[in-house]
Amino acid sequence: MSELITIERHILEQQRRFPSATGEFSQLLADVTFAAKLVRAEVIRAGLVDVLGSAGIINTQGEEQKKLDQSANEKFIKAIGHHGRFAVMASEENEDIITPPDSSGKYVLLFDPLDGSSNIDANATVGSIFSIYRRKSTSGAGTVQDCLQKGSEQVAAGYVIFGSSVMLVYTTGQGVHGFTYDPTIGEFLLSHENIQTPKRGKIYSMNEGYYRYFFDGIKKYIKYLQQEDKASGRPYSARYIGSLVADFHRNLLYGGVFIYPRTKKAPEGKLRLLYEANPLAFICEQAGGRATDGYTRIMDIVPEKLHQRIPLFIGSEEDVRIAEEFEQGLRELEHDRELIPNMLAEVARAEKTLVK
Ligand code: AHM
Ligand code: MG
Repeated sequence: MSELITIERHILEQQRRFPSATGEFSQLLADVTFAAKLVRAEVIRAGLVDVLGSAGIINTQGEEQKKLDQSANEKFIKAIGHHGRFAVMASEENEDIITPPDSSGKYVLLFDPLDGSSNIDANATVGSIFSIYRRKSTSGAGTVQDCLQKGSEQVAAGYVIFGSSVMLVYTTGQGVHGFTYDPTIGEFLLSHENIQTPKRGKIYSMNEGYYRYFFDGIKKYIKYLQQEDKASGRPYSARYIGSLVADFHRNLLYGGVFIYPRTKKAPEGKLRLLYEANPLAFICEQAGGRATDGYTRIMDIVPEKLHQRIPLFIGSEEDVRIAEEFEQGLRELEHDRELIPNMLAEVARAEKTLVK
């Protein structure tokens, strides 16, 4: 029987490798784990208690806030904000930064408390995403500038996925590790050590309903993925839940590409750089994958504002590279292999008709 390792022990053991570690960092990851447990308790009772449906509020992104968005947000703030470990926090659900009562801490927390919440009323998978930085300011409460750091400065990132089981996946820059929640003992136990994503997959995830709003490069890329070519494993399968954590997690394990591109309707894309793209990019790179906006590495982008949106190309390295080539107009659609035999048959039929 393999050894049972709780997430707390795993974090402690990873931190022990750094002689200068004070234990504070381990403690703040433990706080995030605690928040995840609180959100889980709420999510699994959805439908039994009055937490489903709209809160009747449009959030700072102009999107409808669900009751569960609100309560997950409150859980994060309550569980984490009172321990003096964070100088400042920012949530996808709050317009401005959140200054904890004791803001003397050294760290910054950015989070999306409940991603994919448009799926929640239908019992589909949702998740929470978090990202941790060191503060830049040297005294007083943390500032917006502390939150506007490049993704490459993250010291930890992770997500919790509320699916058929609950999993927490995190990285501190030493690989990606996944823990499955055991409700009988109330602990996250190591189940996926050192996750590596395949270099190439067979899945593409994007909202093809917006096809008419896509630019030509992405339209051609979709056609490329749908062509038949045994050597490159095409056609690919389309899988899109519309819940980023769930789509990302599946592709991380199976291989593939998730794209939320810029569109004619949303020229900046939809997803948020600070709460969604950066943490998942950190995890993806640590698992051997790639994350860009179609041109630039996500983690090299300097954020300008808290709720900045960004196009996102993320997943298996080779798949993301090919998608980028289409996006940048560097690659054209190969001649459609299925079309040629069809056209030849058409010509033969026409010739026969003429001869008659
Ligand atoms: P949310 O944070 O408000 O839930 O929005 C983000 C979600 C992602 O989980 C998902 O990838 C995307 O929005 C789906 O958007 P769309 O419905 O436009 O395809
Ligand atoms: Mg989100």
